[in-house]
Amino acid sequence: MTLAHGELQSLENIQRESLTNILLEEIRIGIYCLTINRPKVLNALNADTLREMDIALDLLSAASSARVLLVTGAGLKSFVAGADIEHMSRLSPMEGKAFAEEGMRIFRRLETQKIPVIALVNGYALGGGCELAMSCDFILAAENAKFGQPEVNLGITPGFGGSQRLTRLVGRAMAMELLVTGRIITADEALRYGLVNHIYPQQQLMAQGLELAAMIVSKSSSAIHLTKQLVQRGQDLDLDNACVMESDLFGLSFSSDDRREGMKAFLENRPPVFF
Ligand code: CO8
Repeated sequence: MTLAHGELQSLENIQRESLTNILLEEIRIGIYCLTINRPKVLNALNADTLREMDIALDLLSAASSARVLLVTGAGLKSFVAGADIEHMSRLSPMEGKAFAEEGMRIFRRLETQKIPVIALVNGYALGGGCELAMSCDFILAAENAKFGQPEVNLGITPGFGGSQRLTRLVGRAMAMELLVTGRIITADEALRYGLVNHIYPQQQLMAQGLELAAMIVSKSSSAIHLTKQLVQRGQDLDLDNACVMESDLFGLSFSSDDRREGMKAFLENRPPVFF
């Protein structure tokens, strides 16, 4: 969605007036950071927080300069310690279903952003928090990060996609073990299972996230948008159809100004200047 300047202004006003549980900032040129900001409850997700996340994604879509999104939690202890249990304790079955559907919709929206989305997991990523991290393109973790789907301790199932994304990420057997035991795992264990790409000391996590994001910003954004589609849409296709999609999008990438500049720069032995 591209908004005219006036519309963007009004969205920014909405943010100023109504975003308290979510912060969205451009922390370097092209690099945005979305922070879940409820540190008193370890950044647990309630209905208001999900609604604000939706607004933040509207703002992000309207920001044509956005090239990478970092997602993290406020404070040093927790990324997100799950859906808000106090909020869930008051829901009827139909309200529980609606809450799950809303979380699913918004996490899917995050996951299918055109730009890369990187989770910086700075502490607990439990239940809905683990599900949020898994909706990002990949995860960088602090040494103190902890992951798990402890819903079985509460008598409920995962509801924001955990049973599906965990299985795709770590395989059926390990996902099943973690889901039926509710066991909380360390960052080291998560790295071994392929849930996490890298682990850093807590105080270096943001700097490392920024370094990686800056590397992405320096590349062709049009090529990155197409590559993200290839990986996301291709993983649920059979290999033949996935390869057809790859040759189609490969052809499409030849229509971009970035392709002209990238190849010209190589032939002229200079760094490319992408659009
Ligand atoms: N919801 C609400 N409040 C929370 C949550 C949560 N998920 N997690 C922590 N808090 C609150 C605590 O109640 C406490 O509040 P207060 O200070 O007012 O007592 C504050 O945060 C600090 O927490 P603790 O004192 O418990 O801190 P500890 O360091 O002792 O423990 C833990 C940290 C281990 C993370 C612990 O807080 C804990 O176990 N939290 C719950 C973790 C959990 O079970 N998460 C999964 C929830 S279920 C879920 O996410 C399902 C998602 C799908 C939803 C589908 C929609 C229906």
